[in-house]
Amino acid sequence: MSLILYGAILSPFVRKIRIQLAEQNIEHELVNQTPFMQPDWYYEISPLGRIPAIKDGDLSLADSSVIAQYLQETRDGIRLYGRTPAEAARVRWLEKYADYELAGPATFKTFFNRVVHRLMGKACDEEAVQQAVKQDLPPLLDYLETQLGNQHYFLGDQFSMADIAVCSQLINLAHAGELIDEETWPALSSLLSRVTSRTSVSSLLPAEHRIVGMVNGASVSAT
Ligand SMILES: N[C@@H](CCC(=O)N[C@@H](CS)C(=O)NCC(=O)O)C(=O)O
Repeated sequence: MSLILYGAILSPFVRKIRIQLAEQNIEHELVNQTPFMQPDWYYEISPLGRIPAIKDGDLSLADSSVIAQYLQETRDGIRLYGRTPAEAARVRWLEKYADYELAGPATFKTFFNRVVHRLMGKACDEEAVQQAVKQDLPPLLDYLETQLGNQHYFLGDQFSMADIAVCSQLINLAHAGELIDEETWPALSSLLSRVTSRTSVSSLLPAEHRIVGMVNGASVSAT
């Protein structure tokens, strides 16, 4: 099998690619690589040491959106970047918004403090979490809510990488114990239910929940 995905399954950026691989039905091997203590050889594949990265034969690529676009252009299956240049641009904008704006408060502040820090035996900075959840996230979610309107997906009836990228961040938020309020963000809450019901996503979640459950169990028994 020539395609190898490197990463850890709780990373929202790795999850994006795993969902895409399942949606496009692409055969691959997953090699576990944490975002810490990367071996020297890993920097040959991912120059910044980040996950995800892939190897496809002799080609190495890093960064989830670069990988996603490459897989979309080189493999068959569902089209995840719309049907027109304007739709593709909208998907890329929302993907970038999820990866660079939502990721800050959702993953790097809330999920890292509540889950990753516990996993590493470090203290959770609950003040930073509260700032992220109460102040930083709401305006970002408000914008996404207006972008969805009454639609099923960000591109209307068409599922796309925009839905994958946004929901991937919301899944990390949920792993950290923060569910978005369905009365304040009804469209976004419905999107999350719709996306997590897809087989490409629901098939990944039990293994993720097991790890998060272990982390929570360990921290409860340690206190
Ligand atoms: N823009 C990158 C972000 C990837 C990223 O930040 N991954 C984190 C894990 S969730 C990581 O590898 N961090 C390790 C580091 O920055 O050294 C992508 O979309 O792939």
